[in-house]
Parts: sequence; C-alpha cells; structure tokens
Amino acid sequence: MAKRWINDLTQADVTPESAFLNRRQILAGLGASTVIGAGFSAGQAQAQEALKPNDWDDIINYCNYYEFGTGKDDPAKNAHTLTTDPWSVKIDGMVERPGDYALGDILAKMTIEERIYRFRCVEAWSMVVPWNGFELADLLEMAGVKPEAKYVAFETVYRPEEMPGTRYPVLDWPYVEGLRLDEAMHPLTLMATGIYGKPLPNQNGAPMRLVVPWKYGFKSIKSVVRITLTDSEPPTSWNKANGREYGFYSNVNPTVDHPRWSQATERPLGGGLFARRKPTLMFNGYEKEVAALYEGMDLTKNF
Ligand SMILES: Nc1nc2c(c(=O)[nH]1)N[C@H]1C(S)=C(S)[C@@H](COP(=O)(O)O)O[C@H]1N2
Ligand SMILES: [Mo]
Repeated sequence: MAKRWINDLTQADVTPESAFLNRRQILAGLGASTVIGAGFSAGQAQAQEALKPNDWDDIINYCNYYEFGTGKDDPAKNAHTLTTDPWSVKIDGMVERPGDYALGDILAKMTIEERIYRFRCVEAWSMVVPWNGFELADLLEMAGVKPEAKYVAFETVYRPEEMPGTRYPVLDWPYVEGLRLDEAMHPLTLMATGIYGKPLPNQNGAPMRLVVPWKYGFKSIKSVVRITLTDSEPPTSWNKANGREYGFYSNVNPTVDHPRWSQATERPLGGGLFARRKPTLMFNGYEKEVAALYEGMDLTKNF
C-alpha cells in the first residue's frame, strides 16, 4: 500500500507541490495528495503517520453516547428516536447577541469544510474521522463574545422520552462540557455537522456536535443545544462523576496515565485481527498547533 504522508507543517515547510493547500487544511493536518518521503526532522516524524480515515461502518457503529445506553452498539440501535429537526441552539451568557438560533440560520452563515482528525477516547481506543463542520470560533464571533468571557459551556439536548439511557443515573443529565475561551477559539476546534460528506448520524451527535481533536473524546459533546459564555470554569459531566479520574482539561497526554490504565498507547479501531496498539501522541498529534495554549501549566496537575 502506498504511504500517504500527512503534512502537519507550518507555512514555512510547505513544499511547492502542496502550496495550494490553504491554512485551514494545513492546520487540520490534511495533505491528502502530497507525498513527502524525505527531509523530515525527528520532530516532524511523529506527526507524519498516514491519516487513513476509518470506515463509515466503524465510525457509526462503535459509539459512546450514554443517553442511548452504555454499550458501544447501543447508540446505533437506539438513537434513531432523537428528533433533530427542528433544532435550535441557545447562545447566552457573556455575548453581544444572545438568543435561540435556528440551526438552519447558523448553517447559512458558516463555511462547512472537511477536517480529517485523529480521535482518541480516554478509554484508549482511537479512530480517524473525516468530519464536515465549521470552526466554533466563527459561531462565537457571530454571537459576539464579550471581553469579560473566559470560558465556554456546552449542553447536550435532554429528552428522557427520546433517550432511553437517561433513565439510569450513569451521569448527571444533561451532559455538559466546557472549554477555556482560547481553546474554543482555536482554529482546530470544530462544530461537526457531518461525516464523509453525509449528515451526522444521530449516534454520532446529530445534528451538531463539538470536536476538539487534541482532547479525550468525552470533551467532544454531542447534539449541542446550548452554548454559554462565562467567566468561571464550567462544570463538566465526567469531572462531576469522577473528578479524580477526569479533569477539566483532559488533553491527550501519553505521559499522564488514567488512575486505572496507561495512556501511553491506544488501540486503533478497524484493524480487525491485525489490530495493533500504537503509541499515543502528545496532544493527540496536534502538539505543534496547541502546545502554546498550555505554556507554563503543570499538565500533571491540570490533567
Ligand atoms: N452528550 C454526549 N456526548 C458525548 C458522549 C456522551 O455519552 N454523551 N460521549 C463522549 C465520548 S466518551 C466519546 S469517546 C465521544 C464519542 O464520539 P463518537 O461516538 O462519535 O465516536 O463522544 C463524547 N460525547
Ligand atoms: Mo470517550
């Protein structure tokens, strides 16, 4: 099989063949048609593995969406009951233009792009997903972030009648998540509306879910109905459920183990019989893009 090198490179590293790639594609680690086999420094080597997206069937049948059950195949079986149209998102808190925004009105203003991202669950399985979506920053700019805002809180839809898993107190429903404002505004942070050019399946968080590729998967909250700008660190579902095991930041970090298992390696989905664990990359391979956000922070304490 031909190797397809991914170019997680800075503008200065762009070769003539790939000069047509725009900034966003480069940031997203897309380098689809470019083969670069030589001249990589050791530092670049870790990010140059081929990003071969997982199959559609794997992505839509192996899910975590506890509102529809805790089994990996429960969301695919149960999430068809979720009504995703009509859909609106409340944007409130420290914004200039708070309100209930209809999804259609949001999408009319956003630019949908494809982003092929690594996705690493805290449970140590991983996949590569070709998302379609827009930058969260564009949505936040649409609402107008006030200068006093420091964090962004997110909430998943909560409809017990459509969500059989919410009958069990596995988590404190609704599912909530949060980011620091600079993380939320980072160009890698995506609001996904599709996979493989098709609308997001319900089990993957239709009609719109967050994707933060350098953080453990649980930060990527599904079926978002509320986004609140705030000046204090928002509560997050997994941190509330077990604060010793799940911190607010939850950046992918192979050197900080989960209290009950190692995070040094991961199991890529879809490998079948030949599935082999591979090393987990710092910030899930996005170190170059996001390390500066955490400069001076002790990542062991701020896990
Ligand atoms: N509302 C909600 N969002 C959620 C979850 C959930 O249970 N409920 N699971 C999280 C976890 S643990 C992971 S790994 C990813 C899984 O996304 P996927 O099923 O699309 O792969 O969604 C995250 N977002
Ligand atoms: Mo996860």
